[in-house]
Amino acid sequence: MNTFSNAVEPLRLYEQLLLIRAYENAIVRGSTEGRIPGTCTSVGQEAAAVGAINALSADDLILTNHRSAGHLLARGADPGRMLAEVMGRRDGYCMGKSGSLHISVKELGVVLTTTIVGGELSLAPGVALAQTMQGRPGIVACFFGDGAACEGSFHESLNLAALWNLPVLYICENNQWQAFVHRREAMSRERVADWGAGYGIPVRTVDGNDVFAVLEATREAASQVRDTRRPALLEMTTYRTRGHFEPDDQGYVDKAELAAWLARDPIAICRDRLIAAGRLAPAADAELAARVDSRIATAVAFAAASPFPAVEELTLDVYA
Ligand SMILES: Cc1ncc(C[n+]2csc(CCOP(=O)(O)OP(=O)(O)O)c2C)c(N)n1
Ligand SMILES: [Mg+2]
Repeated sequence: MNTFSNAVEPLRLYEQLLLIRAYENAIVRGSTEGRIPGTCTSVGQEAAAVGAINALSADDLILTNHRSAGHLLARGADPGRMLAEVMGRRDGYCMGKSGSLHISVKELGVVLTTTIVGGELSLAPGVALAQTMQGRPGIVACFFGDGAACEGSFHESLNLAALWNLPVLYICENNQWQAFVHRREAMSRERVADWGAGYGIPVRTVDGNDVFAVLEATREAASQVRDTRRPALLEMTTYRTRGHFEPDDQGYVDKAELAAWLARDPIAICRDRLIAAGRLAPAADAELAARVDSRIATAVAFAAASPFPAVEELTLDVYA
């Protein structure tokens, strides 16, 4: 458990963590300065995204939610095209029509980002049914939050996937918050995983701030879904260290709780482990950070230079 023996290069995981943080920070800066629309960031949750996505196969399909930047970047999406999308530009992945909350990248298998809380849960069984009926080997990875797990669609989705033997890997990022409501005030159980057993679905829980543990746990869960063609549930415990969206003064957040989670920053945890294992020297760390910063600076410039779609393009790919 938690070794570096996996095929995915540990430094590559670390670089992805840095890339996601730098991307989100660019959005925070840009929205503070009025250059980029504010949105929901995944700061603090990077290890959950990177560990889980890297455990999936190229033929797996991904459905995700409003906090999807980490999932997209870890899957290989281009930060310039993502930022262009957030800024409503023509070079965005959806030609500027999705904003930050609905980016899909079909060529990477990310078939849905939705901000309808639980929307990904209601669609996942259908996508998995299509995979099955078409005889495709891929499984469906469905990312959702603890808030979505408190909605009816979570329970309907699990029930149907269990009943119809659908290859869905349910991946909950339990970040302790449901917009401005703490999980404690909205959930009858301590863990989302507790609900999986009720549907006869195998469950796992993992420290979502430890990228290596997440990678391992997701691999095990994904293999189980792949082998059995039945659903499984993985809950990653993590924390949303910024607000629900930008800007948000987090006045409603317990300072001690936030401080405790900031002390468990997923990037610092990964960095410390790599240093302790002799895999990361300070000079190499600085080099990686500089490379990531330069990539994000290029992405911001690319997005800002991209034109807005022409009026006649606005109704392309829009169904009524
Ligand atoms: C159906 C629906 N209800 C309410 C909202 C408003 N809303 C947006 S995000 C959010 C919280 C979702 O919490 P969670 O699923 O835990 O995801 P997180 O934001 O923590 O990543 C809410 C209530 C919405 N977008 N859709
Ligand atoms: Mg949440």
